[in-house]
Amino acid sequence: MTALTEALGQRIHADERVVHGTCHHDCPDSCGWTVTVRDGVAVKLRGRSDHPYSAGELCPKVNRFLDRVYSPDRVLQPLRRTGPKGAGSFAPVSWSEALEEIAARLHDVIERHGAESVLPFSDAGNQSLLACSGLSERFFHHLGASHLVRGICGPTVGHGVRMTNGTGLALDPLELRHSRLILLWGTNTRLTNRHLWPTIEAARANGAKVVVIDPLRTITAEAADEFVQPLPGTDIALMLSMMHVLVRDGFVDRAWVDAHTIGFDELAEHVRDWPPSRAGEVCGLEPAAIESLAHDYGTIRPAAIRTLIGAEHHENGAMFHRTLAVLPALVGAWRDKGGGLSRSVGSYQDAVIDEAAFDRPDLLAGRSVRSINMSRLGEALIDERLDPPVAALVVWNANPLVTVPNAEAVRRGLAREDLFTVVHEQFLTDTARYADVVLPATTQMEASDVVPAWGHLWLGWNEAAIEPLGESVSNTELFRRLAAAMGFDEPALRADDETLLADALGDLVDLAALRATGWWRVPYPADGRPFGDGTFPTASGKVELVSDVLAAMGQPRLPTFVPPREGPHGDADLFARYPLQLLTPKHHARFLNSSYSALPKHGPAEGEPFVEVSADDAAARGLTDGAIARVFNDRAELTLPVRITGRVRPGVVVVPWGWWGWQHPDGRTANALTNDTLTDWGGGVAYSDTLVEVALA
Ligand SMILES: Nc1nc2c(c(=O)[nH]1)N[C@H]1C(S)=C(S)[C@@H](COP(=O)(O)OP(=O)(O)OC[C@H]3O[C@@H](n4cnc5c(=O)[nH]c(N)nc54)[C@H](O)[C@@H]3O)O[C@H]1N2
Ligand SMILES: Nc1nc2c(c(=O)[nH]1)N[C@H]1C(S)=C(S)[C@@H](COP(=O)(O)OP(=O)(O)OC[C@H]3O[C@@H](n4cnc5c(=O)[nH]c(N)nc54)[C@H](O)[C@@H]3O)O[C@H]1N2
Ligand code: SF4
Ligand SMILES: [Mo]
Repeated sequence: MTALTEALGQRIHADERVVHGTCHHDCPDSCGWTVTVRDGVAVKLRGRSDHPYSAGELCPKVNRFLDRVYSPDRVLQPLRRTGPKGAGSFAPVSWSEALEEIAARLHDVIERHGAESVLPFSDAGNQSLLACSGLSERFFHHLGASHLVRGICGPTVGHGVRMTNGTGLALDPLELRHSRLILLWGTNTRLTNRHLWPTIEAARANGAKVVVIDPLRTITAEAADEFVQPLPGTDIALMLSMMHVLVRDGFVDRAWVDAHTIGFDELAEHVRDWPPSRAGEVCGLEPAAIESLAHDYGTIRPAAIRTLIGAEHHENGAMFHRTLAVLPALVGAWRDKGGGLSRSVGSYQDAVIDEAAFDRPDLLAGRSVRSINMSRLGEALIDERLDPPVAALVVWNANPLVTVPNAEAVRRGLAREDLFTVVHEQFLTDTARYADVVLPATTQMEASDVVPAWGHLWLGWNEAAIEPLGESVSNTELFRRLAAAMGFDEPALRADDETLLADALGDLVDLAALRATGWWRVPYPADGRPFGDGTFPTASGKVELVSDVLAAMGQPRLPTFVPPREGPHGDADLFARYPLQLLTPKHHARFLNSSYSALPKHGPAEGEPFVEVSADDAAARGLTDGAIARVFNDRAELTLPVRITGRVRPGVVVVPWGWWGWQHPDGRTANALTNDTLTDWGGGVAYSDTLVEVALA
């Protein structure tokens, strides 16, 4: 022991090492971490202090990630169902027994109904490249299984923005440091994207004004300079009215608009119909608040709009983002450093990743397979007209019974005795409890991988810190084993992790540097302005204020407010029966989607599920704080304690989301109530257009 370590009081252990990694969660921040491993056991986890984005901080979920890794509830060996579906009774079996059963059942299903009767189901439970994309698509392509449309998170935003700008590429959020006006529009930065907040505060210290536009008074709204609270699903009317004011009061940057957009005159005519008085009615806002927001947006530069995912989950979710992308063009915001629209930067990362090298669409061998949207899992499982039926379901990286809307339909489907379900999981989630076979999955501590980020520009390296616990395997190893058990001798299904990464990244990414440093920054325009020269990759080369592409899709060619059917301006009969708009947001600092609520130091620390109601709506229904209420619509009913808060405005109620069935009084979670209508385009889902009624239980 040296004098120095003695002085610091550190003990040097015989077998202690420090391993650097990157968080795998479906979270924009992709933080760098450092694990101390002693005798093969991870004993300490900290944020990696030199990480260029997260700078040493993790979050209240992942600070206790070791509790998750070493939880006594981890699934550490294959399990076979021994009781009724959903009861959660299982007996351990060996990997070879489990694989034998799976192969036999899949072959049988394929023989009887064809390969499309097999449905893969995954999301971004681990968004690392191998874990998310590694071998799974190859396996299901080779099989000829149904294709899962993975649209529950993000694509709608990208497809919306693309209709205006020709691309989903947008402003690096770290450029917000240079902004003087920041509109946080439908994003709860302090909760969902916490490592961006220091950048917002830095801009503020330079005099920036921060405005939050959200139907809920979130913790981000609490910290803003101004808060605008429209009714859910109505923002397009607000945007059109802002445009009305920009045109009316001469705030349009005509030089930029004439040079870099098409369709301005048509748009100007179109938005004449949207004075603040009209939008105020639709959105439930004071016209003066709209005037003031539009004046700020027309006069303060650089002006940045920051959005993430939350606002896409409406029937008009793609149109929301198509319309939002028009605003920066009107004021010429893209010419300023720190101006424009900031969203996911995943597209910059996608540009250096060869997805086809992972997916190998050639393995379909010319077959065309049907597509099933993940958000309609319930329908896919219970629709008797579906030909072929879904007869086998393979789930990994996801907990659909909690996370997919219209969840009771999912439950009815999972309960089908004739459905063969395999779930690869770390825990016995609500979904896993319905499996015929559960297979044990590693955590991020146990498998090396590359982690893409959608909130910053650094790809991260994750070095495995410990050996896989028990008999758990990574997602790529799962598919290697499944392929072997099925008797597939296609070499592409046996590729090792190194080869997969080299094939998908090798051309454009310096893998050695990524591994040595722990991160590698993907290319982004040097002066910080994604469209500094005013050219856009649309057919016209300009920002398309009118869009022929949309017209060809049967959508309005101009930004247009189409009220959601399940909302106050939609189906009047439905609204008469269920007059409250339900939001089911991410709300808890210790939850990451449904991933932590069942852990003893995460779930209980967040209390219990509840329904949040405004004082007006509570009074009208005789509800008092703490009373037990029924929250219901045609899909389901939940029994929950009432919280009367100032976070929601009259007409809106909230059931926070992320809890598991057994944590809800009646076993049903927030998504039992939610709408599974797909978004206008982009393949997303409108779970935030859900109408309910609340009554004393
Ligand atoms: N702590 C924590 N962090 C997370 C997650 C988590 O579960 N917990 N999940 C991660 C994931 S998967 C994602 S996709 C991101 C999402 O990150 P965000 O998009 O920032 O978060 P959301 O809570 O989905 O939605 C943001 C806000 O949109 C608002 N919203 C809903 N409808 C409307 C509308 O019509 N108009 C407007 N203006 N706003 C609307 C909601 O009230 C919510 O406050 O967060 C990630 N980070
Ligand atoms: N009502 C409502 N519904 C929503 C949302 C909402 O805000 N409200 N948010 C939506 C959004 S934005 C998203 S992204 C989805 C999230 O939906 P999901 O991705 O289904 O959400 P998670 O709860 O994170 O489930 C991921 C699961 O993957 C498992 N897992 C983690 N790592 C690995 C691994 O390496 N291998 C395997 N095999 N499994 C692993 C975890 O244990 C966890 O159970 O939910 C959507 N649904
Ligand atoms: S969940 Fe998000 S904020 Fe938390 S450590 Fe992971 S990447 Fe960072
Ligand atoms: Mo998400």
